[in-house]
Amino acid sequence: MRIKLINPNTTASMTELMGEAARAVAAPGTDIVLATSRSGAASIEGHYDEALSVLGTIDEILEGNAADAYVIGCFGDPGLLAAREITGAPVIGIAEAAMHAATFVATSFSIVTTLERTRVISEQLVSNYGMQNHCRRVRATDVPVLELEKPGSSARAIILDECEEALREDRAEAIVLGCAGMADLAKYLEERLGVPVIDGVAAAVKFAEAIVGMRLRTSKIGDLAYPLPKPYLGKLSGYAPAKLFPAGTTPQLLTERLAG
Ligand code: 2AL
Repeated sequence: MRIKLINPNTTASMTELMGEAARAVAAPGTDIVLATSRSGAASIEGHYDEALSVLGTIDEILEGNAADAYVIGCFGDPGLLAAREITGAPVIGIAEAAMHAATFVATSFSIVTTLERTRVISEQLVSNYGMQNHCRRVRATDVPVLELEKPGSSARAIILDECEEALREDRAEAIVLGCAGMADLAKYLEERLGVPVIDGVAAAVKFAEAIVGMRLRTSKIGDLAYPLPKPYLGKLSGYAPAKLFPAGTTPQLLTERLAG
């Protein structure tokens, strides 16, 4: 099967880092196709960055070269439900995947994320995904996303300290990493902390394999139905559903078209 892993930020080196984590867990028959968004911010650290990242993700899904499943590789899961509207193939967000995986191996977890200003984004996801009974706390480290990949950065040590505090103060029994750029830290942290450390990229790839393996597709009867045809104006006129999904396009036809 083919899983397209989309990095909604425009930093290709981060996509490669995510790709390594994805390929390390992918089953032998799974082909991981990497895509770096071609429009938007170099890192996603707030609501504005998130909102502007969504079109890049949509472009990657509509591009043709259809995949059996898509993974949105940013911890805010930006545009997740919009992405699910435009394809029948499963779309998995790394935050939802990581939180769900955590509940299978621990009754409680804390999220360790990047900038303080992204804390509310994670807290809202905890609530949206009904994880309030599992998530003890969202902990921000104030490490900027791109700092994670700088050689010699103190990011790793800061994140380890924060995880240790989460175990001690929150009584969390697992750690969820709150950024795709932390994908290479899971093993390092797990060895030092002695508790499960969940990287959402790996979790999303494995859930994508499971959902595709069960032959599940996104429901198209209501909330996640294809967008309705209507005019879209200005810069976004090219995204009008009538252009992307011409009259007479049925979910079946669209799926076939996207499947190439
Ligand atoms: C992220 C992430 O996963 N990728 C990115 O650019 N920003 N999330 C975060 N909490 O900073």
